[in-house]
Amino acid sequence: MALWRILRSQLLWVGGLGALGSVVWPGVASAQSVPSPLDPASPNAALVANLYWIIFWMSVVVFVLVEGLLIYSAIRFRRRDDNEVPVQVHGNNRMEIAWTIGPALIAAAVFFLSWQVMLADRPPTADGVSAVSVASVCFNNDVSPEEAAQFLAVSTVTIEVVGRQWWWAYNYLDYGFTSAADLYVPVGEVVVLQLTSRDVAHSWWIPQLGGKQDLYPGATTYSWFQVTEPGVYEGHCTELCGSSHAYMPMRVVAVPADQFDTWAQNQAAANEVVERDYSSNELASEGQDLFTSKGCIGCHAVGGLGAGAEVGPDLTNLASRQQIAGMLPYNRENLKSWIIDPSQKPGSKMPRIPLTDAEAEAIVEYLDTQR
Ligand code: HEC
Ligand SMILES: [Cu+2]
Repeated sequence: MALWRILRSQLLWVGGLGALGSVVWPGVASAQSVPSPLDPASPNAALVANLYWIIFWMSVVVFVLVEGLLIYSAIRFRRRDDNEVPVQVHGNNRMEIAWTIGPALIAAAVFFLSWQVMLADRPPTADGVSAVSVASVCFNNDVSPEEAAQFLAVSTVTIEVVGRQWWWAYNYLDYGFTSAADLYVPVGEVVVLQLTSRDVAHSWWIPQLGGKQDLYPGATTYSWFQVTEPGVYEGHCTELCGSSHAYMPMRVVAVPADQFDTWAQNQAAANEVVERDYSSNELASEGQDLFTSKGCIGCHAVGGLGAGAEVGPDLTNLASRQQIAGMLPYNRENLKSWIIDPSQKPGSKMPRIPLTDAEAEAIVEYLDTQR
C-alpha cells in the first residue's frame, strides 16, 4: 500500500507538470524566438492563437480551482492526532453529478469554440470572406470540383506544394515555373496552397501562418495565408515521413508585392535559358557540361536546362537559399561536400555519383552562380 501511495503521488506530479508544460510551452517558445503559433502573421493563424488564449485562461481557472481545493482540504482536514478517525463518507450524488457535468460542459465548450475556428478559417475576398472554408475543402472526402474552384478563385497567387522524401517542390501555377526549398510569396496577398505528395504522407505547418495541413499521395488538400509582415517564416514537416523527416524544414520568404513580381519574372525568364553563356568563366562552363554528362540533369532542372526533370529539387535559385538539402548551411564548401556525398542525409534519394575533386569544384562554381 505504501508503495502504491508513493507511486500515485509521483504520477500526480508527472501528470500535473505535463499538463502545465503543454499549456505553457508555446509561450516559452515565443519568448525564445522559436516560430510560435502565438506570434501570428496571418489572419488564420491569429484565429488559432486567439483560441489558444481562451483555452489557456479556461485551464488556469480550472487549475487554480482544483489545486486550491486540494491544498485547502489537505490543510483543513489534515490528521491532527494519531487516534483521530476521519468522518466516514460513502459517496455524494450531488458532487458526483457536478464533477461529471462540469468537465463535460468544459469539453463541449472547447469543442464548440474549436469548431467555430475551423468554420471561420476562410480567406478574405474583396467583399467579405470566401464562401468556402478550409474545413469544407479538406475534411470532406468528395470535394466537388466547383467547391475547390470557388476556394481557388479567392487566391491572388496559387502555388502547388508537393511533399517529397525529403524536400518540398513548389509549382507556381499562375507563372508556369517550379521552385524548391524556399517558398517566395508576396506580403498582403491571399496565397492559396494546393497540397499533395508524391510518396508518403507529409504535413505542412508554418506555425505563424496558420494551422497544419496534411499532404497525401493521390489527393489534394488546401491551405492559405495572407502574410502581414515581410520576413522569413519557418516551419517543419510535422508528419513522420521516414529517416530524414528531421531534415525537411520549410521556409516561407514573404517579400513586398513588387519585389515578388520581380523575383517571379526572373525565375520565369531563367526557365527560358537552356545553356548559359559562361565564356568569361571557364570553370563554370565546365561545370555546366558536367551537370549534363554526369547525369545530374536527369533529376534536376537548372533554369531551362533539364526542364521537366523533377526527381530532385529545382536548382534554379540554389545559390540564394540558406540551406542545402534542408540540413547544411549554404556555402561552397558544404555544396561540394553534398555533391560528393549525399548519403550524409539519412536515406537520401540522391545517389552518390563518382566525381573527381576538380569535377566537383567545377560543378560548385557553376551551381554557385544560380540565384
Ligand atoms: C537520381 C536522381 C538524382 C541525381 C542523378 C542527382 N540528384 Fe541531386 N538530388 C536528388 C534528390 C532526390 C535530392 C533531394 C535530397 C533531399 O533533400 O532529401 C537532391 C538534392 C540535391 C541538391 C540540394 C538541393 C536543395 O534544394 O538544397 C543539390 C545541390 C544537388 N542535388 C546537386 C546534384 C548534382 C550536382 C548532381 C550530379 C552530380 C545530382 N544532384 C544528381 C536527386 C538526384
Ligand atoms: Cu515529410
